Amino acid sequence: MPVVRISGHGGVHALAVAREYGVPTMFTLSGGHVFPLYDAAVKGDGEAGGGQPMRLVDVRHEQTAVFAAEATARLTRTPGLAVVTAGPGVTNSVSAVTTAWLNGSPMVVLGGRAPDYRWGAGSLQEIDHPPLLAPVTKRAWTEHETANLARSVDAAFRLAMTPHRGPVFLDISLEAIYGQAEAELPAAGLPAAGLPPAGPPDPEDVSRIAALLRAARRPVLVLGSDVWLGNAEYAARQAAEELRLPVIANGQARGVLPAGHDLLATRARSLALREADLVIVAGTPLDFRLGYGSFGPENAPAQVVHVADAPGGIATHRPLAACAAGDLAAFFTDLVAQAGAPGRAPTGAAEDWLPQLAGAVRAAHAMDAPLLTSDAEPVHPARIYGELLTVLDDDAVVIGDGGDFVSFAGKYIEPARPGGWLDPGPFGCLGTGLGYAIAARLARPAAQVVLLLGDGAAGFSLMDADTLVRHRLPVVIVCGNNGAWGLEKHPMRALYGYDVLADLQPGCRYDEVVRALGGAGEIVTSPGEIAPALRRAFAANCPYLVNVVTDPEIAYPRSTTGV
Ligand SMILES: Cc1ncc(C[n+]2csc(CCOP(=O)(O)OP(=O)(O)O)c2C)c(N)n1
Ligand SMILES: [Mg+2]
Repeated sequence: MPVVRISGHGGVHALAVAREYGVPTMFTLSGGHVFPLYDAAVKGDGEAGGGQPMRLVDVRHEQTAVFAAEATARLTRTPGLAVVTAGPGVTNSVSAVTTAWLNGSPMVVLGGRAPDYRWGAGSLQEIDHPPLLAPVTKRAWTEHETANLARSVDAAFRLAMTPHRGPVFLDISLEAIYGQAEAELPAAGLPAAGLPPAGPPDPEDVSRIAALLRAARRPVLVLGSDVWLGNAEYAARQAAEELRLPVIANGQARGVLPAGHDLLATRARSLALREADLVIVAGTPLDFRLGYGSFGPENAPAQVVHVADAPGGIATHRPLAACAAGDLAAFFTDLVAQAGAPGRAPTGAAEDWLPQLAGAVRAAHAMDAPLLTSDAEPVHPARIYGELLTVLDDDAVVIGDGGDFVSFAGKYIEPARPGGWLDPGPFGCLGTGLGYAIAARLARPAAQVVLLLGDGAAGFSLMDADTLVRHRLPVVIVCGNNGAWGLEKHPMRALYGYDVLADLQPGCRYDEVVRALGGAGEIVTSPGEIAPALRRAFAANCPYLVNVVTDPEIAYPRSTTGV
């Protein structure tokens, strides 16, 4: 491989490497500490192999930049890049970096940093960032030398992409980023199409799981986001189909089996996890979303198998019947090889198990129907989903940012394909919405992008509708406007018999906010107006907020608190 020399300021060095990793876009908010990165993005890095200019998307709050980089990673499975200026630029990004950390999203955050030569004298925004970021990143450190920067940025991307994936933070001192140097591009093995996958899991671990599966009467397979991030969606589907396993899909694995698939048991989730005797969880932690990994009847708890893309991801807080760590696609392929038998369903599953779950799925859908078509006024939030379901394309990207309104979405929207559903994940951070929407429009230029936004959630990022407008990124935003922090209001009432601090302005014109910023929108107060408003929103080809005033008394029927 020819050696490529990089010559120029630190920005040229950093971006030469980012390009090698296939980074399509830099998300940022301006600050003098990081100008050289912009300069390199605008000019390309001619001397280092003729790099092309990189797309720059400038936002209105650093957390939006980091959320956008995270969503880019989750949608494209190439690493995201956010650049934030020193001090408040970095501190403003912490919640979004933490979201990426808990989601295992591969991304690099490059920060500016006050100059080394004055360190301790109190220059503008002088603060040591890595200790703030270390607990929520795979690694956080500082580069002080221009000549080392390419190597450090290479290490950052490589680490971010190595399973278990996650965010990496690197700040660059003012001298290092503005300084000039020559260096070699660390070319060894830089693959535009991603790093080679993790090694396969130990075949003996898979063999133990296959044995458990053969003996199980009521097995369930739970799939999580790493199945998608690890390119294991086809292998997972094949395993479910070959082994006739009912599947519950979470996060970005929703859609691995499309809505209506006979093995998709997500809507029968409580029954499936309550009655199971074996639960195999792959690609997601055994956290509060999965009852911390306790399944099955109380008097006969299910055996639990945890499969993760790296050994550190295997749960330690509960006993496991077996576990396996490694490339998830290899795991599913090996599981079929070891548990399957040509021409017949290989498990010892009870004959009535799948029909029982399919019956529960049918019953759940039948229960939905009256709410999805509800004519109630004020609007029942479910009616919004009844209308959306009729217009969503198979490749739509659906983003949820909010409380109860998004829980309803999780229940009613069953994606047709994996990778297109973006919820905030286990950190549960409000404010992901606009950043995720910006990234989704760029990652999937021809697909519908729908942001489901609580009116409370809107307050965290709606100003970035301005970013959608400036960068000409059409997105349909549906605001479920119940005039309340609904997910707090109803639980507080249940606890104390009253609620406080849970009300927002009733009927607030969030649509006018988007109009004022140069987009479009309208308010909807009756159920019959929802469908025509959605049609206008999808046809508008600009950022469009449909502000649906919903009934504040409707609470999502919640069975867990997350605690
Ligand atoms: C950054 C952040 N602050 C506070 C919370 C706590 N919280 C969770 S849901 C919720 C209410 C969300 O209200 P809204 O977006 O209007 O959705 P609704 O529940 O009303 O449908 C709040 C305040 C949080 N998850 N994240
Ligand atoms: Mg609300």
